[in-house]
Amino acid sequence: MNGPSKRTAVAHPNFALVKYWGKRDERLVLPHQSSVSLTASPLSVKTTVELGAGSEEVALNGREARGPERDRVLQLVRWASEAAGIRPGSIRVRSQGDFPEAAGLASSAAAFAALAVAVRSALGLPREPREESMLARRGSGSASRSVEGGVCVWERGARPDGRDSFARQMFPPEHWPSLRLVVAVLSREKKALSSREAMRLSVQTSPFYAAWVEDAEGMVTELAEAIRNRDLARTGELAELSSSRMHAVALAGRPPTLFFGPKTVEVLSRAREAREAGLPVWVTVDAGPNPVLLTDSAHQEAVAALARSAGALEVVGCELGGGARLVDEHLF
Ligand code: 2P0
Repeated sequence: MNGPSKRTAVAHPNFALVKYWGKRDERLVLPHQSSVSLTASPLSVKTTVELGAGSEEVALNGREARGPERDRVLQLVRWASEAAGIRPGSIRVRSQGDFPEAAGLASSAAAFAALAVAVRSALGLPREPREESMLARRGSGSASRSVEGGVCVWERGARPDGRDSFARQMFPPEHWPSLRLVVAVLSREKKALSSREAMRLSVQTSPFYAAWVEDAEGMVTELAEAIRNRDLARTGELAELSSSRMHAVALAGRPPTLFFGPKTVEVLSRAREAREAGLPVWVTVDAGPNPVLLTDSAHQEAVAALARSAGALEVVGCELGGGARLVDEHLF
């Protein structure tokens, strides 16, 4: 590199309505099935990368990253540099989110999407969402869906080299301005089992895994139609179904993986009761105990109150957000 090059990007996390669960290629992070997600604003992660820095550093949310976590970050920067034919020199990365990490709130998705956008820019490459999505994917699968914003679909692709496995925008954020995601933080503890390990267990040991793949792929088209029509009931029903089926697959593994805590179950049952009483609310849960409740702007307060009454420590109301973007304010 000719002197240091520093860039910063900001990205929102995303929450999948048709979940991604399981890889057909672990090294390239290629999924067995396609998935669909909503980009959640205002939650965001900012990542600054400097190439050719005086010293090496990987700091995530104020602490120095170690082991596999550090390697994943450095490896992504090296892949991007190699593809661009540039020696990156010493690599410095800092990433800072405004929400709890590793609690099933998709912090790695936003962080790796921001990193992919920042590092390509630091290498002098133009913005190319498809390339950024594929690069982000190698850091963390779900990160592929945080590059473009709005409603995104990550196509599983078929090529062994992964060049057809990237996320693209299905609908911009303006498509459905009244849609709300109410994130209920039930626990801020780091989860015991990473998504990566849990997925591997499901693929290798869950007898329901093959059925999951086939079913999820079919659900993508159905969900796209529901979102196109801004049909909240249909969208919510499909989201809850995909989430339930993902957790059923994980629970059927050996050993079983259970992400729900008692308060997660409380939220699920209260949401069902409220829905039967006329409140439009559906629940999706990622690889952790914290649920995300789907509703519309008119019912956001009632849904937030429901989450609090079930024991939420914090409730964050989100709407559809835009894609990852470069900013001028660096973290160092
Ligand atoms: C998703 N999750 O579609 C699913 C649903 C969690 C449950 O993608 O191994 O951090 O880095 O590709 O993307 C979380 O897993 O996993 C995830 P890796 P990632 O959002």
